[in-house]
Amino acid sequence: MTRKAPAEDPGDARLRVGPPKEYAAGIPAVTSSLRHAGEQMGARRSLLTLLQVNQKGGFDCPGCAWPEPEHRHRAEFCENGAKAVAEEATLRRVTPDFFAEHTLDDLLPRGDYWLGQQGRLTHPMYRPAGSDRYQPISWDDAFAVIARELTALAHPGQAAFYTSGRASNEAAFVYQLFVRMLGTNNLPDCSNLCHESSGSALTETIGIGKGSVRLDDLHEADLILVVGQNPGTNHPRMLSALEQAKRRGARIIAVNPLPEAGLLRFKNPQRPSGLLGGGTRLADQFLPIRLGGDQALFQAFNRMLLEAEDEAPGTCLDTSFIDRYTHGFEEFAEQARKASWDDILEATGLPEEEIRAAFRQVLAADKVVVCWAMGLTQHRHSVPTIRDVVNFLLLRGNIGRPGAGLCPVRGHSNVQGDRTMGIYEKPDGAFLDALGAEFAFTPPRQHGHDAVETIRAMRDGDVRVFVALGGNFVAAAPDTELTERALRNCRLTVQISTKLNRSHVIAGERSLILPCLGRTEADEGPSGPQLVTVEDSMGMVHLSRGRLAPASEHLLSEVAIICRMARATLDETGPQVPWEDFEADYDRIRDRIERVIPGFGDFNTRVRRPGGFALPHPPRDERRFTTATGLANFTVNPLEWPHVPPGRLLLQTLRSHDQYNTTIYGLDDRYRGVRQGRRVLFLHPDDLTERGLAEGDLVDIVSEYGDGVERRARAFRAVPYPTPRGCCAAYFPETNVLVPLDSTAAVSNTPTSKSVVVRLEPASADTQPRA
Ligand SMILES: Nc1nc2c(c(=O)[nH]1)N[C@H]1C(S)=C(S)[C@@H](COP(=O)(O)OP(=O)(O)OC[C@H]3O[C@@H](n4cnc5c(=O)[nH]c(N)nc54)[C@H](O)[C@@H]3O)O[C@H]1N2
Ligand SMILES: Nc1nc2c(c(=O)[nH]1)N[C@H]1C(S)=C(S)[C@@H](COP(=O)(O)OP(=O)(O)OC[C@H]3O[C@@H](n4cnc5c(=O)[nH]c(N)nc54)[C@H](O)[C@@H]3O)O[C@H]1N2
Ligand SMILES: [Mo]
Repeated sequence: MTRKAPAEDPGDARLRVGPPKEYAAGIPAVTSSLRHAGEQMGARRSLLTLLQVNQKGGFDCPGCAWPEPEHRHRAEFCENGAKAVAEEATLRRVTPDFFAEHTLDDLLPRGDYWLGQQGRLTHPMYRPAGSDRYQPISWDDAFAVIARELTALAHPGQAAFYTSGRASNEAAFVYQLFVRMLGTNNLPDCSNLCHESSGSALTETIGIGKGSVRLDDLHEADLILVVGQNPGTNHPRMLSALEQAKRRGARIIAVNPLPEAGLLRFKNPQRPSGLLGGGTRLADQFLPIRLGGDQALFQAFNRMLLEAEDEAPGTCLDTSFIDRYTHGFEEFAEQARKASWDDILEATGLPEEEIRAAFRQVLAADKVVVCWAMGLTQHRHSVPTIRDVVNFLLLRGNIGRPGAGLCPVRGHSNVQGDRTMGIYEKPDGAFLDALGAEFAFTPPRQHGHDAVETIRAMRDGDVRVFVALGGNFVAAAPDTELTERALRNCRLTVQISTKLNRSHVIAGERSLILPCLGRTEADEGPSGPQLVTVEDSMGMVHLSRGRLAPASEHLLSEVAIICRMARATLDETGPQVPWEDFEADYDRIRDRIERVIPGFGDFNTRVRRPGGFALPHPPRDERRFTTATGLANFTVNPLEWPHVPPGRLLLQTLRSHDQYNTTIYGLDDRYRGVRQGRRVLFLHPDDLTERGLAEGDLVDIVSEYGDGVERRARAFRAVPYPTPRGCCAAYFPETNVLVPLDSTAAVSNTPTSKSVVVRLEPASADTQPRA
């Protein structure tokens, strides 16, 4: 089960590696944004477009889910936001001529970078069974194909409907409505691969699967822990918030196996002094933890908090908060006191003095925020790890008061909103009741497939039709070889997309590409310009309005595509939904959202106010915890950490500075010192020499899961890098081939993309990349 290094990954022969950077942003960030934008859009369009990003009345940046501050800069975007916009607003086009020239076999060996660089999709395209190429199809015929395949299924559970987190609230709401009227909860989404562990842990412990802080809380915190997150690349605007907190005297502790530039120092491109001066030092302390060691670190903090309280009762814990608002303290405390220092030191790989020094900062801080992302969520024991983070904050009453709280930093710009809209394979009963009452039907109760279960079901022939609202499922999902077979096993795959990607190439027996408007583009409906809404990482809902002319006159909006798909498919004699009205005027969709989903009262009015509105968050707003106990739950979590057999390494798969998930913007990873190549493996210099390897040697990375399947990623250049012994890192999607489908986090079922046991082998001669 192997795959050759794609010949299209052009630069690897030109790969250059220098020392990693010690600061993020600054002038190189400004020049890089302008260069990318200029290449894709030309100078004039770049300027006009970029000035609308995240402005009131403009469009929401399609980059990340970081919130907009109350007082916006003229340029409220970042280098990577600019790249995300340029990628969508590009002037390059993938027309029917392109598909006439390129058969699937021709497209198959092309890399993600090449595919994405071809430009925007312009026409609906269909590849019938037995054909090796896409041909143009009318929209009506495309919907007829979908309706035919969906209605021919033995039961609705044989279809699955994926969502990537860029879809607007309005698109997500009509999509899940259509899917549930069809009769299934098979609504896997990118969250299943992303922050599901956060949602699982938070729902159990505080009653809501969302973070409990607002932007101002970050500004007001005394101590911010940034754990398992690389904000300099993935949430660059977060650096401004960290900078502001620092200027008010906050301390920052970064916990990460890699010394990410954005955690160390920030030169704010929005302030002239920031561009030219030495920048702001961000992390006061950097803890280079081993992969998967975070639960041990928080257990150490928890044990020391309890001990500090024992030594001087009434001085450390917030006992009145614990008494009044929490459940399970006694059992938790009994277990937490027993945390073993030997285990803690082994799991974290950190010296005890370092942990104790960090703890002194914890003790000195009244208000603490913990921020995290994929470094915490993509491990086997992610859910218990995040539960221990919750325990940590509960001990000192750090939830539900200003300047403190839980901050899972979301990925896709509307991934949180999509979940609020009901994109979830395990919906709760109250939501289904409200949906059924509003639209006079009986929604299915049986839970549907998440992303991993969908892959298994397609592999096994239990899911026959796969529809994707955005994203690039085949490249984003684990176990590439298996996922490819699974998709090819479908009768029909449908991709609603803006840009060409691998999921159009690795497709079912027959496949459709339905090209849609992007967020930057004007959506002109019969009743005037249509606006959509999104929810950011902190539960703020606001409008997004694109203004650019659409990439092609044949595009439809996501809402229009879904409404027409529903009309073509659903039984005319069943309950009536005004799909045409929804498509014509998104206010009508928002009216329904308001009636089904709590917190959206007066939606159409409130969302038109500048800055939008905040959704209710009971723990944050009133220290109300809607859990099974009615209180915030302390939990007892046996300590876990990855055990790596001798001679093996633990691999994390992560993002470079030049990509957006599976979209590759370029071949540099500026902050980590990499130029012109992506097939690099970062590892400790001693792990390199111990294997008789030298810097720049080519190695194959072989995953060891013990299920008899060989998973091999070929021809990576070894790069000595400051990361703990035994740990290594390489970029996804190239390394997804190594992540076993069955290796997932307990409870959340998220693939363990940050914890893959691997061995290295010298690259076989036939796979040396060509110059
Ligand atoms: N430009 C850009 N922006 C993006 C994205 C993008 O691809 N490009 N993707 C978006 C999406 S969908 C998401 S989910 C977010 C992702 O945002 P991140 O989570 O920042 O993304 P990753 O690159 O996966 O980085 C994981 C970080 O966690 C660290 N880490 C890995 N394992 C561990 C561990 O066990 N413990 C600790 N303490 N640290 C660990 C890694 O060294 C790395 O710094 O970004 C969003 N924003
Ligand atoms: N090994 C490994 N795998 C991972 C991760 C990891 O850290 N390691 N991270 C995981 C995470 S956190 C996530 S969120 C997933 C991401 O998984 P996905 O969300 O499925 O992937 P993306 O690469 O973000 O999707 C890019 C595609 O979306 C389409 N697109 C872009 N904008 C729009 C739009 O406005 N509308 C529509 N309809 N389509 C659009 C374009 O065609 C583009 O090619 O990947 C996961 N996979
Ligand atoms: Mo994500």
